Amino acid sequence: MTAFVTGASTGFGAAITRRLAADGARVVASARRADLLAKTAADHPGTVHPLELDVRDRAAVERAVATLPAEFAEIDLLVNNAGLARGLERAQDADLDDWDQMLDTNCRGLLYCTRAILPGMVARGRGHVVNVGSVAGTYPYPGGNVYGASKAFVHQFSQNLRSDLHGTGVRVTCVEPGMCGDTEFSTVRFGGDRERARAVYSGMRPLGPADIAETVSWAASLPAHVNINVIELMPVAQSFAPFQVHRTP
Ligand code: NDP
Ligand code: 8X3
Repeated sequence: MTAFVTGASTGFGAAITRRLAADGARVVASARRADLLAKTAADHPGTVHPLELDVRDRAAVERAVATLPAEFAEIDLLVNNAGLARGLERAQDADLDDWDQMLDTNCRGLLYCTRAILPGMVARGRGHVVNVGSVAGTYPYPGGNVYGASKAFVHQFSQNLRSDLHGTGVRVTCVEPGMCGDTEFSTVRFGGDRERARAVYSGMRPLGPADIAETVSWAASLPAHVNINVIELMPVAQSFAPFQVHRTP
């Protein structure tokens, strides 16, 4: 089995890469930070192929997929994991550059990778696209505005892919986690403020990257006739709260 994982330099992507390699897959591990990918590749010689790639660069994505080494070229599993949140400001205060970056990465980047890799899967009559969504795509929260909307896009695109791929043998799964620690997610969201990022997970046990890797590994390991459409998972410590109500004095 050959997998292509985006956002493989840290967090979920790094854990998914290592888990799939342990499962016996060859893995193309892609992200912008080549130094981090090189470390993972060094731990898995011949099995993990590091690929420096910005998923927002459509031409680079097409070129990278078209020029993979032969032993990594026939991709069975695409894990569209690269993504980020930027900021937690209300929509009326948010930075438009942050919105652009989220849309370009979480939506357009995912589309470019999918479109580049799908034709080969369809031609071979097998394959699996696993998209990393989020609970933020289903449940609104203050400041979640464009991040949540981008993950709602990931959810709906995944469902629509299933319709388009009907009869091809290609599977599609959307994995939608809640709060997960031990990644760079909140540090990136808060512009590098590690203290603020740490506070997000203080006093509770979040999911860990290994939980996400386990989920992806499980969905990918099921028999070829089984399609897991959507998996939503949360830490036990996270749940739902009532609607907020604004009352006039
Ligand atoms: P990390 O910040 O640790 O990982 C994000 C990964 O995406 C990094 O490897 C980063 O690599 C990569 N990335 C970001 N921008 C680009 C780009 N333009 N091109 C290629 N790679 C890029 O966060 P997580 O592991 O937590 O997040 C992974 C995914 O899971 C994201 O899609 C996130 O939205 C989602 N998610 C996270 C949750 C959480 O609570 N942590 C919960 C639900 C979903 P590099 O910078 O080297 O390019
Ligand atoms: C990340 C999960 O709840 O921080 O997608 O938005 S959350």
